[in-house]
This record gives sequence, structure tokens and C-alpha cells, in this order.
Amino acid sequence: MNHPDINAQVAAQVPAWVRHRKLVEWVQQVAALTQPERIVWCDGSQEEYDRLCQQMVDAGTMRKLNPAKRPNSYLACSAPSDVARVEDRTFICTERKEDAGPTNNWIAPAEMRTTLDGLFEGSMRGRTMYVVPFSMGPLGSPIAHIGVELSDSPYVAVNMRIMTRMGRAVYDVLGEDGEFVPCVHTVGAPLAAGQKDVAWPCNDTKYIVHFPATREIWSYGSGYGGNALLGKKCFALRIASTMGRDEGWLAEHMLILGVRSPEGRKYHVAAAFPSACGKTNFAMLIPPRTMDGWEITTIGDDIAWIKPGADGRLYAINPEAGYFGVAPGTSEKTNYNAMATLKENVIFTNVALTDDGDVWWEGMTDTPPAHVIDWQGQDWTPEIAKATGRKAAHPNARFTAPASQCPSIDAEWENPKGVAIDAFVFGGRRSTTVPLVTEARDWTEGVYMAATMGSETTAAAAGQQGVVRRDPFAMLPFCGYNMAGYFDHWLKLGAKLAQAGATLPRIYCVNWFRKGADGKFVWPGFGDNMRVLEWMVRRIEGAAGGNTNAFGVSPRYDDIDWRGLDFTPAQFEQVISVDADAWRAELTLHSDLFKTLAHGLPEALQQTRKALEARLDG
Ligand code: SAT
Ligand code: MN
Repeated sequence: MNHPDINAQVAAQVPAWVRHRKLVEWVQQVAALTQPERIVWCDGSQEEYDRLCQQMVDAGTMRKLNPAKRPNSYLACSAPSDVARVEDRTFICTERKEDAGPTNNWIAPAEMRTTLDGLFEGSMRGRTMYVVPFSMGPLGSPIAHIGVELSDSPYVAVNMRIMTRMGRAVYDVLGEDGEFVPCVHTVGAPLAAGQKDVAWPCNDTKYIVHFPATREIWSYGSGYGGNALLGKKCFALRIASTMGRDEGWLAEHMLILGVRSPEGRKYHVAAAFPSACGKTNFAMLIPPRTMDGWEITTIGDDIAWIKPGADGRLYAINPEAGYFGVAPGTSEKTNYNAMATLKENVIFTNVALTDDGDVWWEGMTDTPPAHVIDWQGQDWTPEIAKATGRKAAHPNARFTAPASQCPSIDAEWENPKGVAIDAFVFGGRRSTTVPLVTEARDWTEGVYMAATMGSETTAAAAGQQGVVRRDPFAMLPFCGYNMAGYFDHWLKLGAKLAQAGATLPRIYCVNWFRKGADGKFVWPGFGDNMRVLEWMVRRIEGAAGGNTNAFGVSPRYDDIDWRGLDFTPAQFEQVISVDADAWRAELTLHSDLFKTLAHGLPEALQQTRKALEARLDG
């Protein structure tokens, strides 16, 4: 497209169903800057989805899987350098550095805008710019919000159709002047005239940038997951957490599940775990056979938006419409419901291709196939794996699948009012120290538990793996403002609701990942986590006992239903014990965290730490 003609051309192409003048002007501005070859206004139709997928198949970006094995599904393999979120390239650009806080990368907005102007100028040359309108949450829900992503990646457009409510209907909600979060994304790989494209264009320079004041997102250089699907971590967590602070609600890195007791009472639990710590598995849990009458239903697997209702309770929606889950380790045994969700209409990214045109990843089956093409397009056999340690699928390989296909989907998952939350659960990946489950004695203690949570790092982010880092509320990479202020927001919201006479959700801290001397996990996890959930529900009902330790209240051996599981009191001791020395060391780490977050840290958290210390010594 010729630069001077762009405004007129954009205006001429705007579909009749787009009546939002400011939106059109913004598209014109971004088009003038990035200079795409053409613009496609996505309508979200099946026809459009199929066409974009076919285009990517022709371009070598995706491969269509064998329709007999995996109907209407595709495999995309990324560039080897573009496989995870890039936290060190993620920026929160508030006017004042302290408003972004010490856990975020900060650059002054004016300086960042100059950098981005340079990078985005002409960045879409030779490419198509897709205008992708989306609603985070059921269309028109009072908890939902709208975004529009301009992207030169068709992979982004089709993934957004699965992950959000994407398409024409969004414009009906927007009307002529509705509010939306503008999101601009480019892979940063302009094409010269006649230049042949690569299968997965991206750039070694990457910027994932948020301007909280204007609620804007600009993403440059990556085509992958949370770097490029801007509705997810960028909007639904970083920008939305700021909106939540300003407007009195919560945007959290939480799954949401329903749990129905054999008596037919239903509760809702929102649970936060860092990326790649089993959130999807927990959200789709199937209770052990012996736990007759318990049922788990899935509302969300990654993000929760939570607003106080008129009755003082907290109501949560899943702002997403699909799952962008970790494939490796997912199997019929570990997550039957996920495997059923993946039967058709799926986009796989960075898994292996089998000889019969299906997909495979480590942990999917007990016996690996004799031969596959690995995620980098190379031959892979179990022998090669043994000799070289090479994986068939990248450890952060993902599936994108419609939530509606999940057999355990909750009947209320699209209820625009959301579901009332009865308990919050926070969990990290810790091989030592942190007990299987502990109930906070009050809201402040629960906020303390969540604030000081630590977890061993995984492949979901670029960087070293397996080291413990503090990950408050599992929000370390996702909190869009000063983390200390975020703790304060939680404390204040709790105080406000309590003052209005509401019963606050209980708060629990869990750890499925304690290891024995042999280095193996002691707790079986997966479906057996239902035993822990049952204890929580019985606590809420006032029917279960526990043992008060320094950290909170944990179950005694006899407080858990062990039917159908061979788990001895000695094993239980290994996962539930609170070792005073280990906890003293842990508290030192909490102190270190609090020193880092000193600016604006609520005094109540320091007090809670002191009380904990006193209990350890007493
Ligand atoms: O890449 S994503 O941010 O979408 C997934 C994750 O890290 O949880
Ligand atoms: Mn996540």
C-alpha cells in the first residue's frame, strides 16, 4: 500500500459493521506507521478461519494433520528462538518508575514511544495487517472488556479466534464509541517486494510493551503465545490488573473450578499457580473412583476476572474462550478431559509429528512412537533421544483448543454474572518446606501466603529452569503495576467487603511437589488432589478438623479421605510437615522479598511475618 493513500484506502475498506470512528482512525494511524500491503478486517467466521489456516499451510507455517486422526487440526512449529514468553523484554511504561515497581522492567513512556516508532515504522511491509476485535469474557458481560489487536500474523488471528470471543459481534457491543484496549503486534519481519517469506517470521529484537495510563499494548518481534496473543497475559493480566486496581476488582492468574459435593452443594474455587505448574490439570481434575459423588467442573484454566457483586461476594468469569495449555506431560492418565478436548479443531505448536500425520509429545503415551518428526523438523527416534537427550516436543509446546470442547466444562462457564468464589488457592512448585495444604487463619494471613509464594522455574519462560524464585500470587511476570501496591489492593478489597458484612472466601496454600530423599514426588497429585479439595470444602462447611501449625491450619492424617489410595502416615508426614529450621530460612527469603518491595509495602504483611516468626520460636 502506498503511504499517502493509506487513510483513504483504509476508509474505503471499512466494513459496514464497523461504526466506531475512533477505532477506524487508530487503524489508519497504525497502518500509516507500519505500512502493511493490505488490511483484513476479521469477522471471526469459520470460513475466514479455514481460509487463514489454508494460507498458512501453503506458506509452510502450519501443517494440516491427518483428518482421520485429528479433524480440522494443525501443527505450527516456531523458530527455535521464539518458544516462550520473554520476561526480560517485557516493559511496563508508567510515568513514574515506582508505579511499575521493582519487579517490572521500566522505561519512561516518551523514550519507549520513540523506540517503538522506529521499530514499527514499515514493520508490516509486504504483509497483511489483520484487525482482530475480541471480547475478554462473555459478550456484553458486566465483568468483560473489549480489545482490538492489529497484527501482521495470521497465526495470531486464528489463535485469537479460539482463545477469545473474536469477530463481528464485538462491534455490536462496541457500538460507535465503546471502550476498547488497543493492541498492536508485529512479528517485525517486513518483506521486500518479491522476497519469499520464512515459515515462522520473527525478529531477534523483541519488545512486549504496556502503557497502563492509556491502556495500550505494543508487541514487537515475537509470534509466540503470551508475547503475541495480546488478549492473554498482556491485556487480561497486566493491563487488567491496573484497571482492577483503579476500579475495585481483581485480574488474576487463576483457574476457576466448580466442585460439587455428594450432598449436591456446589462451591467455586479460584486457584493461582505459576505457568506450567498444572493449572490446566487441576481445572479439569477427575476425582478418584472411590470418592463417589464428588464432581469437578471447569470454568477457566489460566485467568480469572473477579468483581464484587451487590451481595458483597466475589464473582469470577474466565475472560478466555479457549485453552493455551502445555502439551508435554498431558496424557489420558494425567488429564483425561484435556485429551478429550484435543480431539479436533486444535492448533498445536511445537509438538512432534507422527508418521501417520498426528501429533505426539513426551508423556502422551507410555511407549513413544518408533519415529516422529520433532518440533524442529528433524527425525527423532527413542534411540536418538537416549543418545542425545533431544526432545520430540519443545518442553513449552502448546495446544490451542476451544473451551467448549472440554467434557468437564461447567454449565455456568459463560454466565455473564460469573460464579461466586468460595475459596482461593495458591500453589507453587516446591520440592521442600511448603506443606501439601494449609488454610490461612484470616484474609491477611492468606494474602501473606500468596504474597510470599515461591516456585521453581519452568520452561514457560525463557531463562534458567528449576531455581526457586518468589512469585507473589503467581503474578510476578503479570502484575501491571507496583507489586506492593497490588498486595495493598488485595488487603483493602478484603477489608472493604468484610466491613460490608460479607463472608470472605477462605484462602489456602498448596504444594503438590514435595520430593522424597530419592528425588521423586511423594504426593501422587492429579486426581488425588481431590482429597485436598474435599478437605477444603469440609473446612468451609465447618465439618473438618485440622492441626494449627506455625504457618496456618493443615489437615491431620485422619482428616483426609484415603479410600482407594495407599498413602501411609509416614508418607503424609513427608508432605505435610513444617520443619522449623527450613521455615526460619524461608522467612529470611520472605524478608528479602519485602526489602525488595519496601516501597509501599503494607505494614500488615510485616506484622504477619513477625507473628509467624514468633510462632516458630514459641
Ligand atoms: O505463553 S503464555 O504466556 O501464553 C503461557 C504461559 O506462560 O502461561
Ligand atoms: Mn498462565
